[in-house]
Amino acid sequence: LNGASYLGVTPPISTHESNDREKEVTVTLMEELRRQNTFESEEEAKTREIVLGRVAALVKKFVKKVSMERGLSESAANAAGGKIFTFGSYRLGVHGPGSDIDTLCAVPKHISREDFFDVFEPMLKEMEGVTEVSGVPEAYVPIIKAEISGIPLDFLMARLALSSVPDNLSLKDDNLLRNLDERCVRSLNGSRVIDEILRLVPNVQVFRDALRCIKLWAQRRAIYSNVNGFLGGVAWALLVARICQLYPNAIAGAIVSRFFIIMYQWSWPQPVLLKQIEEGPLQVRVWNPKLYPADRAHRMPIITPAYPAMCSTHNVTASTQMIITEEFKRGAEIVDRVIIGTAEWSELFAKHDFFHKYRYYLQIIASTGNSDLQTKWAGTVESRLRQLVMKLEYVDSLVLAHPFIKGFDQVSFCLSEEEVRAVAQGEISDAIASRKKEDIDSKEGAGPVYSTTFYIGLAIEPKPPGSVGPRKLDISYPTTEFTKMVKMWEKFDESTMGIVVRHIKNTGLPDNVFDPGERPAKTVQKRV
Ligand code: 3AT
Ligand code: MN
Ligand code: MN
Repeated sequence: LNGASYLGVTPPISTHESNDREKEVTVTLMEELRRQNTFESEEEAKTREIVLGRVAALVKKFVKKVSMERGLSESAANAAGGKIFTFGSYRLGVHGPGSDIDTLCAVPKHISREDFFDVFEPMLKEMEGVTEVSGVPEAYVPIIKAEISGIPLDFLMARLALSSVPDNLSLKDDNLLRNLDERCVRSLNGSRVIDEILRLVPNVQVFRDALRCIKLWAQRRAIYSNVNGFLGGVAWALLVARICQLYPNAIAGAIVSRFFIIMYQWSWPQPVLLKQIEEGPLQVRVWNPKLYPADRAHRMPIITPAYPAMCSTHNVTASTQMIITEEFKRGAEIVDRVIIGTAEWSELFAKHDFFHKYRYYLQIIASTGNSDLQTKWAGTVESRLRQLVMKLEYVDSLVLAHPFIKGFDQVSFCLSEEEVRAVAQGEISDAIASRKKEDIDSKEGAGPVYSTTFYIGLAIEPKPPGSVGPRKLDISYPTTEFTKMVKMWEKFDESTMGIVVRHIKNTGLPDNVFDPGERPAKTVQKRV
């Protein structure tokens, strides 16, 4: 508590207990969340605990091994310790079946980042039940991805400025960040933020249940994605945590209902904070809109509670803010009806209608001839999409540019250069689409093309009354600027990577964006 008798930057709105109706809808909400398969099985939960136990032991073994190699005595090497901290959805207690376990390995100062990739990664590969291990040491946050007994794990590492890392170590103290490599500070951040969130909510179980509901809703409505300008897992968790602070004695159903109405009415860009922003011991930037113009530009600032405070919603644009706000409104209306008994919770979780909503769409197609390269190239294009959205927002008569939260991957087996070019342009004929790998094996000039197609829905102002002919929409400037910009990527190679932006009518959307049976009958393609 903050010296006063409440958690948060203002007193609660209401300290009332929930009423009978709110209790009833909480029961039906939890039933619906179970029906929607958001919980893992007990067996999977047990497997996770066993895996984590083995991983914790492996980290200690790793620290001991390197310590002995550095000349420490066996007892000193044992005392050097090593500890794992989980973060992400597993630590929050809102993970689903198949979620990964995000795991931070904290090691003492005589263990280096190189040791993590040169010694720990091979030890992981040797571990029983391991099916996949791949390290990305050069990433902004260096990471090892693994799968153990069917459970995916993401490993980060932090080298602390301590000679030993005991089992009772907590990451709360900001002074722990002193004299650390920036990559270690970034790696520690995820765990420190989650620890703070859990400390700052009045009732952790209520918070978890409400967050599980909001996560499912945001995923189904296609607004769960940090890169594309919506909100990611941390931002959603912070919003729900703030509502929990405002209603400390309410149960999950009541929190969800307050969540939508309060977020719909929030006076952005007033930030959402779980506690006052604090200064700390490092020479790093703390979020401060008075000082930094970049921070002033944040439209929906949702600030992380651990030092150094950061904005978790840096990517939100005018368009994505409008879309999120509309979804808050829709959520508020449905939950009102759930409470008076004229709607079911399942309505809240209905699938988005992105591919039915607009008359015109942009397709952004990234392509290469190699699957590893494709992952990187498509990722690069995706991370720049919001720049295209922001440029489109300036186009006259465009009301908004709605980015879809994921790309659609395809492999096309091409027989000729001509087919390769067609695929890169988004023209995948039925003949190419139905061809299999065997069909091009050992054929001269043949090869696969990997393509990832992203979509932006375009909402265009209605024509002024009395005007004739189609409305002119000139998007050539934003699209050329965008392709120029993504081609400035340092690893871009004109001869192996393609990037195309084109606009299509809704009737030209390919089948792979729809679920089976979802495509409206009147827009079925007549092409052969
Ligand atoms: P899931 O249940 O795993 O889907 P989650 O919230 O745990 O939900 P992630 O595992 O993707 O989601 O991310 C957990 C945290 O890890 C969030 C962010 O602080 C960090 N993180 C996510 N992706 C990356 C990345 N590519 N590099 C570094 N850190 C990342
Ligand atoms: Mn995760
Ligand atoms: Mn992860």
